[in-house]
Amino acid sequence: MLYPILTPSRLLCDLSGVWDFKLDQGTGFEEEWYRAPLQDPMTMPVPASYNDLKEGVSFRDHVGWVFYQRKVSLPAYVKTQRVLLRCEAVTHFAKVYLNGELLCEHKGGFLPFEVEIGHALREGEENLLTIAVNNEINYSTLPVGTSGGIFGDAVPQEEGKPPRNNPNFDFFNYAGITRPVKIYTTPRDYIADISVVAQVEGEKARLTYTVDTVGEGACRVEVLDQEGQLVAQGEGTSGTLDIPQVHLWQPLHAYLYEIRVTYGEDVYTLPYGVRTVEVKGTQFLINGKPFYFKGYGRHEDTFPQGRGVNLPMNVKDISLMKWQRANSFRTSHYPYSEEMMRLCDREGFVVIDETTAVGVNLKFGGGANFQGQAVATFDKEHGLKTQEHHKEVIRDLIARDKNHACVVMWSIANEPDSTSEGSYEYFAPLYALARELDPQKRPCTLVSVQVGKTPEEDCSSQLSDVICLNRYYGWYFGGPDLAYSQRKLKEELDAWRAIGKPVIFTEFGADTVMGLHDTTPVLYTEEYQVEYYKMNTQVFDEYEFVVGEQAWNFADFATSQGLLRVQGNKKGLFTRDRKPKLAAHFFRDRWQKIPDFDYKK
Ligand code: BDP
Repeated sequence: MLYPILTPSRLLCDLSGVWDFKLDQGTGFEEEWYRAPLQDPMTMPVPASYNDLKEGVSFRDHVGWVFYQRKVSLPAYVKTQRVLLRCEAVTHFAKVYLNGELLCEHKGGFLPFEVEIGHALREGEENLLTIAVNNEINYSTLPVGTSGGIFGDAVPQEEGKPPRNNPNFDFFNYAGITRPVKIYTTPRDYIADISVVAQVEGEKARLTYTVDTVGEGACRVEVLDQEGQLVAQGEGTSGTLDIPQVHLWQPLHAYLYEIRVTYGEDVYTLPYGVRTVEVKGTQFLINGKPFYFKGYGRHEDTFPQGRGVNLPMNVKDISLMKWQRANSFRTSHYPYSEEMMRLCDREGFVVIDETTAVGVNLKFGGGANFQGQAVATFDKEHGLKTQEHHKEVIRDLIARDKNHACVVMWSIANEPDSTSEGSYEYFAPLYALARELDPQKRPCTLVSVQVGKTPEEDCSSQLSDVICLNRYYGWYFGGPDLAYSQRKLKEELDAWRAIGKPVIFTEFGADTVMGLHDTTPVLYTEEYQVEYYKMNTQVFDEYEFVVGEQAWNFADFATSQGLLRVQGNKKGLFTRDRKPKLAAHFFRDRWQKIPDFDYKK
């Protein structure tokens, strides 16, 4: 799926702005709110999560539908063109109406969808655009909602009280139109999609491309370097293009070509970085050299827009990560905005790209999930019903992100139940699908939860190309006894050695309240966070097959309320407003001594 851009053949308008907004207490559809201007609307910016933008618990924790509305009109000359409305992300479920007519519905809160609207536009008049948004999560959605929630401490639902959402994950269930809504046009005969795969041999690169088109026209593909010089060109909707002296896209040293496709009247330009990725033995190779991941798990989480796209913060975050000498992050626990992915391509940041599959695990919260019983995650009758939607998400994520140089691996899920009966059967087809759909055949992984099982019992050991471990030795497990925790961590790594695959620690961390200090490093102090990280990283350094460390988390972030959450999760190396804790300096110091390549020989 192509990112919408302005080109000589395509018009683009961004509908960002302050829209009308209303919470639906249950009568919105019956009263057909989408047919006429909302009565007594509130103001609401788009894009943003709505939750923190008005006061009060009932607003922030509203469960169910909300309505967004605005008027749109387009110049008459666009009627010769295809006109599309594109939503980059609506969390979690959307119904889109134009002038009262339902144009489309979409499930899943973190990936784009689009619909043709030309036929429904009223000429010479204003058109009423309504987007109804639902934030309910349950056993069939990704992320997953369960009756107990992750900490298993949800108060039972009382009759007559408003419904509650129980996230089976540890981040606030922000909702709304969180990324831009745009209208764009294409000619009637148009470029629908582009896929490019690079092979590199010595100084030469060969790009194999496919252009999906609709209609009739001649297709030309040109490759321009960063100076705008033509370095290769071809005819036809598929073929190969040779770049005799290639500039590689390297971690932290990005180089982007422009691939300009012309099809009849339509023109589209794709930024493209040439690089290769491969897992060989216990190494992760980028451009043929063993790469070491230094970075974080993150969240798209800022105040007050919640998960709403925040371009200044994206730029600032990359700057802070570079200040720390990091080179990578994981899009925990959902696909990030297209703006962030394009930025990472430009900045040379390496990304592990994760689906929305978080909470696919009924063992959380003590496992008492179904009327107080412990039902197995993949129980055919009462277990989760996410597999079909999980396939859709993988399909849509790869369709969106397949051409990004920054994406070096797909993460199929975060901390799913990968050790229970049925887990292999659940995950094997998902890995197969990702491998089939990705034209670049990148490695696939799932991010494995700490449950004290052996590597052999975790289906990830069979299915993943790289083993990704979330481990909390010295926090949830063994904390505050760091000597004991260290022994346990080593014991576990000794067991993973036999699997013979590279290992990345995709999470490890300790909650730390900025400003809490002590001469004896006790839990929650900045000193303890540093000691915790020292112990863990010292162990990683002893194992040559550990090829990366991504701290949890880059910054403090909002969560549901719970006794272990002090106004959110405080495991950030930075506070939510991006001030460094002591551990941020610890990693800055450590990472400047660790090269991006050839750290472990
Ligand atoms: C892991 C989850 C992550 C949590 C983290 C924590 O993957 O989402 O925020 O633990 O507890 O289990 O801080």
